[in-house]
Amino acid sequence: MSQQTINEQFGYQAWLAYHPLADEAKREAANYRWIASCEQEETVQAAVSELVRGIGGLRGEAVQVSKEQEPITGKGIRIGTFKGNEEVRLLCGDAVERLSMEGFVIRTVGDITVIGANTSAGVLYGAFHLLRLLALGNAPADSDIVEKPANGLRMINQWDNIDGSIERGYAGQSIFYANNEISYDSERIQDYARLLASTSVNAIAINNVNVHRLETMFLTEAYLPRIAELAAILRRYAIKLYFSINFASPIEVGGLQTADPLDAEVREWWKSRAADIYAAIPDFGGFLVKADSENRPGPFTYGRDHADGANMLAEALAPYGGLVIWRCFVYNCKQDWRDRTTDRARAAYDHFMPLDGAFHPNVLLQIKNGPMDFQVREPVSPLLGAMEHTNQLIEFQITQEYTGQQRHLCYLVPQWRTVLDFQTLAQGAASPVKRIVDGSVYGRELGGFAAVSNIGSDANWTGHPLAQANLYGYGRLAWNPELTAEEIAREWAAQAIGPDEAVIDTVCEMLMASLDIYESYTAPLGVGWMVNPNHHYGPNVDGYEYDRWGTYHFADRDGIGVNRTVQSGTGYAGQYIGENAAIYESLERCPDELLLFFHHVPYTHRLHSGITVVQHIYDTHFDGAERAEGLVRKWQSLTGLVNEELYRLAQARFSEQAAHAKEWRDIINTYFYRKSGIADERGRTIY
Ligand code: GCV
Repeated sequence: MSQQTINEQFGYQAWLAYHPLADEAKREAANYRWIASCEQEETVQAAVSELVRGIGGLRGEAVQVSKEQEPITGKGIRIGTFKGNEEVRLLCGDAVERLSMEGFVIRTVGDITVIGANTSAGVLYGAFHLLRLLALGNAPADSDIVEKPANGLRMINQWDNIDGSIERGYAGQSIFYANNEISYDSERIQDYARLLASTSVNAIAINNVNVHRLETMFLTEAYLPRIAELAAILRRYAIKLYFSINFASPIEVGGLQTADPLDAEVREWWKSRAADIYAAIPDFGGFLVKADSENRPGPFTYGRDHADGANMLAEALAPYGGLVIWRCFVYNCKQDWRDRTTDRARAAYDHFMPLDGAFHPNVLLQIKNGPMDFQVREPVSPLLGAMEHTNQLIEFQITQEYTGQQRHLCYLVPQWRTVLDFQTLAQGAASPVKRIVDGSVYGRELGGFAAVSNIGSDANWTGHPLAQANLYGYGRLAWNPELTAEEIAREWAAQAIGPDEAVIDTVCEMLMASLDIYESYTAPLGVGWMVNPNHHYGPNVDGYEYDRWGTYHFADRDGIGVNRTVQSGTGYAGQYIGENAAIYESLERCPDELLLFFHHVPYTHRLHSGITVVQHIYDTHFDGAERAEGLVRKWQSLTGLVNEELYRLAQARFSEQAAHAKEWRDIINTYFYRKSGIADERGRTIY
């Protein structure tokens, strides 16, 4: 399919569709006739093009772009940076003083709306913000809007491979690579950059953290010119390019005998690579590194630790302002099942906590939101907040590896909000995760969000058309973690699907219910996993590839769950601070939804809800499958009210989800019925 044909498909424009405003008052608010900008800088110009495109779409009439000197009448927009556009600076008044580097001011006085910022990135964010307000019918009143991002780094990780596949990708092939080449359609990359920038994303790592043979060569002349071209497309949208590196590159590419981070020759080698990269890409963001994790090489081979490894790279990048983003997803995947003391949940904390303060200032540790691996329910990683002297990035997974693989509806923003609002107690009650990662609790300059993208070559980007809401929501939360999941869902639905309030209500209701529905029919009470090996789709209680002998749930005839208490279990609960540790340690106080993550209990154990564990499993699985069926009916109620293509695509997914939820229900319920020998007290059929 040509790019042109793809662009015309519904969903390609996603939340930048700019459906014409039907409501008279809303259209009037968007009735700008001109846009004036005097700066040629490319990101300012990108902002102008976005306004032209967006306002043109919303009001159904073209908008004029004007040079500053020309006389202008009627309603219009002045846009620019404070340095480059004196008039904008004056119009923004004292709001100028209050602005951070990426923040912006939108001020409307009479017929003129001004968008001003310190940087062209801020200008771009301001333009997208105004467009969002107009599309939602919340036009700016006569007061200032002053916004700035909560987080400095707002990053996307592509798990794309150079052969065109995407690890854990569920929406087609890579848009960056094909046939072992960097191969892309510039327009498609630009449109991806537009989507990302419109939500606030300012960084992207363009290849899988599992770096294969050819991607190791990204560090060389063979690939750098092509990567520099990609960086140029992204730069226009204020997005910095990073790539993932292989820690063994000095051996694999450099022909050295070792990759020992303390070896002088190795250190020099990385420095010369950095010099080459920055010669090609002067604003290169830095390296993303998965080391000593799931069989990837790392400093352990040489008896060195993670700080040695990260700091060596940091030293090479520091002269250019580059960053090292070092992942904490490190655990022993070959754990011996007879060893009941090793606990994967403990691993990140055990590895990294002792290194607090040992990392260079341009290193950030990227920490998955939970201690395991992006399950539908996990506690928050205790490493978040534990390290006082280390920059931290939280890592989310937008791609739905364990959450339905974009065949099931699973709106993840409510989960992320729960994580971000979790009180770490690092410095008392004012230390939620969102304040740890934005750097404010420990006064750190670097911090933010990273997340694994959910897009691919599918025309609508995400396969399931409603999965777009996750990508959108991620960027919006990275900018402002105070936005509610519901606000974000409404924003997305109104912009992507259209302004019909009844449709928006229904779509939001479905999005908001979806996480709970998915959780109900999959692995119960925080225990996680229970999926088929390797591809991780579909129910299989003992199936997960590292769960031989059921050591991820310990279900036997008497009970289920993992004892992670300090008193008699793996001790994981003790990695939390103060009262959090006490709550998780206690069988009585542990919240129901995490009970099996922290405790091994008999099936007859009564939850706070009053029912037994096994009855809870039966009830939630029957209920979840029924509610999945309900999603099909809800969607059907939108027949004729939404775009046909959207309707058709989503309908097929909802039907699959409903059928699949029944499979989950039956496999899980049967397994526990057989294990426990306890019948469903409500008399339903369990096969
Ligand atoms: C990129 C999980 C996934 C892997 C992924 C890994 C990681 O184990 O299943 O596909 O590898 O996480 O985050 O590094």
